[in-house]
Amino acid sequence: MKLIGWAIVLAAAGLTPAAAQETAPAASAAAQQAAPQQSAGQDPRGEGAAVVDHSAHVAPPSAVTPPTPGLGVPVGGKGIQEQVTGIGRDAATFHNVWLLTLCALISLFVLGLLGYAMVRYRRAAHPTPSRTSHNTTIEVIWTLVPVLILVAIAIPSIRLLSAQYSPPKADLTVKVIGSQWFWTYEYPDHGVTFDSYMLKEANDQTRKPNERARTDADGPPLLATDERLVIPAGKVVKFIITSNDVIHAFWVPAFWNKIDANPGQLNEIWAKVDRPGVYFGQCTELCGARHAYMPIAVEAVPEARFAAWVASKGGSMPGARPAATPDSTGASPVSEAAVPAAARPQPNARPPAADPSAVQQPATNQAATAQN
Ligand SMILES: [Cu+2]
Repeated sequence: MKLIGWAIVLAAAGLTPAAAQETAPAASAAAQQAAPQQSAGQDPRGEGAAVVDHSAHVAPPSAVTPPTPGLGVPVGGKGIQEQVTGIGRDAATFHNVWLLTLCALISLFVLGLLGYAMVRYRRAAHPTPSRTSHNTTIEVIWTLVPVLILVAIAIPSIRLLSAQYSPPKADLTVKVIGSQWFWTYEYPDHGVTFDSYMLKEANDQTRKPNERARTDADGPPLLATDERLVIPAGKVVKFIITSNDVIHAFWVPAFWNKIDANPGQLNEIWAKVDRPGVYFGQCTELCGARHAYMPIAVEAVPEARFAAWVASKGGSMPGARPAATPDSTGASPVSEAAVPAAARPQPNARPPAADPSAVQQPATNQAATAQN
């Protein structure tokens, strides 16, 4: 009998790895099937990092603005990142000053009550326990006080939520499209579209020889990207968020904003970034094998630099004459030095407002259309 038992144990031990090996390819095949196929006309680079062709991004930009230490980057897991939007500052104050103080006071009060009860009603001092089971006054107090505390939390909380979802008139619209595993940024009013990929480390085995490696000026490892989402500082930027395949989430901690990028749905957030700087974020929805490798790098720049950047991408500022017109270069607010003539052709340029989905004003956080 013992021998039969051992035989079963050995057989199970021998079979398990084989069984696991058999199921692994099946599982990955299923996962591949589950991942939506890239439709014709979409960027084939979305198929995965292993086949990504970064050759278009090999040349390092002439001048990469390095991030400010301690701003827009993770701060070692302690506290909330310094906020650079009004909503972010209000929310951080609400958390740091109001909620944390309230939590500390409640904890101290409960701890004090426990200590009092343990000392005052210890067996040695109080041999005969009280038989009191109801006290109307105390019951009213311990019901009412928590309700009042919750109301005191709810009022500023709802006010904050309402401000987040009541965007002021936007100065600029950016459409953000998540894909496995990169972000696409479209500026429909400027005729600019590009993809943004994570920069790999110089010693990364999977980095192609002609692929630009991350430098410290680009940002921290796993957060630096080959192309940054550039926005003008001090302007209201509306982000319209959607996805090409699975659910992603757009999150830049220094702006406080976080929202899901759902396929077939347009979500909206907004930010008015006060300080020029570089701010890093990540996809925050488990979206597949390389979920951790689709960072977001936002650079807020003064308006004049934003106009120069738009021109360098082959786009034009709304209201300006199309950049393709020869005499428009003279009328452009961008100086000749800032925009080399070679940068003016517009491979990605489209007429402003070519994408109706991006210029609509969909109700906040609602599915507007299923264009994607
Ligand atoms: Cu993602």
